[in-house]
Amino acid sequence: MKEQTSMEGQGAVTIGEYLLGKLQEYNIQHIFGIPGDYVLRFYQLLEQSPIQHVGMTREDAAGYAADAYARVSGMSAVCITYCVGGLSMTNSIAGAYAEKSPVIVISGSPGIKERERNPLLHHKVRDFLTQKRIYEQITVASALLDDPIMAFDEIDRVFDAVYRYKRPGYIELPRDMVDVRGQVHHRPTVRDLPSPPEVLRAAVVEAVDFINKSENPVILAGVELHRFGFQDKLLTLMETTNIPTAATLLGKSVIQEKHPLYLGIYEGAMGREEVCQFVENSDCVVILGAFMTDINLGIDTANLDRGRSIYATSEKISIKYHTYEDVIFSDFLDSLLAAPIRKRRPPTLDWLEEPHELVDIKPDTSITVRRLFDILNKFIVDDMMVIADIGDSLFGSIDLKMHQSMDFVSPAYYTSMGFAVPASIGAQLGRPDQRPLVLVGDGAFQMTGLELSTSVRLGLNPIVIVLNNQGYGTERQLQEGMFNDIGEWHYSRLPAVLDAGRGFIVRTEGELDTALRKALANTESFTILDVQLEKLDCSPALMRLAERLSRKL
Ligand SMILES: Cc1ncc(C[n+]2csc(CCOP(=O)(O)OP(=O)(O)O)c2C)c(N)n1
Ligand SMILES: [Mg+2]
Repeated sequence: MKEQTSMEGQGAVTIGEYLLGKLQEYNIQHIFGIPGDYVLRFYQLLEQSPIQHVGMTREDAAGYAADAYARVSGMSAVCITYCVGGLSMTNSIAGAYAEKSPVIVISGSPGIKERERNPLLHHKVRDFLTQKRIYEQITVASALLDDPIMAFDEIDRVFDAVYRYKRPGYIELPRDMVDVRGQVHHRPTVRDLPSPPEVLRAAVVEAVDFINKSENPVILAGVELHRFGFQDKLLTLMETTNIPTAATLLGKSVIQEKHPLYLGIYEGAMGREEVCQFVENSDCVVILGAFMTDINLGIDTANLDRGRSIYATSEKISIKYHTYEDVIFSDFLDSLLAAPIRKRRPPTLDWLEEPHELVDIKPDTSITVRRLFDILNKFIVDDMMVIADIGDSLFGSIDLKMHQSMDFVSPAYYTSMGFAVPASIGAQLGRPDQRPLVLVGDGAFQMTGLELSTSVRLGLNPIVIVLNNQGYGTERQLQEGMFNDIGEWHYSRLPAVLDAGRGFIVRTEGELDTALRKALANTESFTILDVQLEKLDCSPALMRLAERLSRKL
């Protein structure tokens, strides 16, 4: 967050101006969304401000873009019109809530004066509060700015909560309130209360004793370390103790994956067997900032025993069966770093050396999912980030090795299809130094892939790999049926429709290699690869899961 540029004492600030100032205070430089008459006055102000509006083709896509922008740059905002826009965005904001992504939702709405006697104004669903009530379920704080005396306070409250809890917040701005002057207030910004010292001390003493007495501790790093910007703390903890570290799928890229202490993704049966065994055989698993979700943990195949774990997140600190109340995550991490945790000899992890680097392209061999990811592993360069949609795009990515300070962005817990292409727009605007490599299933692409139109307008240059397996491949592994079939698209011909970009059909390893090289060279616009796979081919991770699950059946 930027230094607080106090707007107090100015007296003449309107609610709309205050809101715009607040966005800038939090360093939000782009705002995603589609206008409508209930939000036009605010859009006018927006256009006069230094914040850049990013128009998208759909509101749900704008929500995905904002979610990704928040993940890579700290916080984001969307601005939409009442109900037709706001309700269309609910799925993406629900995903941001579930996966802790701090997005400010600003919605225009009918003016307060217009609401008298409950007229049937356009876009109204049931009553004027319908949209607000829905958003209350999927945001950490919400406000209707219907009172100039409270408006500034309410805006502050929502921003504070979003910043603190890393979840979306909702601000509804009735159109006749935009130019109303707000009441200056003097409430200090809410800050975290410090951890109670004696509880913190007790937690750290127990944790350190547990770690020091353990034979083979392991750290399991989760997404919160990324959301709260604690990657450096993790790295210091690893390097001062030599404790090997695995990451969850949602936390993928939280540390540089080429680090010698990095084990890989722990995901129960879905991850590599060696990682799974290493973590599950440990007598002290230090779980930091991980959500214990099903997909994260390989759908019920993970086997983590509370009696052998330290579990520390922004919501809870527990050690074995003890829970320590009110201890702040960052205080706990800082105290661990300052504590006398013994430094071990660096572990020998020979099995980590995978033959990934040695990829000989067999030019005429048909492309498979396994080979696609092997070849991509070699192709990924330092200034790329990977944006993976769900399905095999996500499962296959488990084995991708992310370089230093690279981002991996995926809805790995909420798993809503159609995330990746729009998210790549937000991600690249948030991190202009990185080029998105988008991995997306054909089914998911058909939902939101035309958002590439916005990438073209903005001059962005994602490399989009469509895993074309003729339908809902993941679903086919669970239950085959005609409902898994989709229409056939000529994905590589989209450049003709959008009048930009380059498209390639990929059937063999040789064609993949050539197309990837051309994609790298095409920095002007998007490149799309239609990677034509066998209908039932799937990634090693999905195969591992199916195999391990079938042993249980
Ligand atoms: C918005 C949404 N609708 C439906 C689903 C249920 N679903 C999960 S995986 C899947 C198929 C995905 O197909 P595709 O994008 O082609 O990826 P593939 O599984 O073939 O790799 C579906 C329909 C979902 N996760 N999200
Ligand atoms: Mg598919």
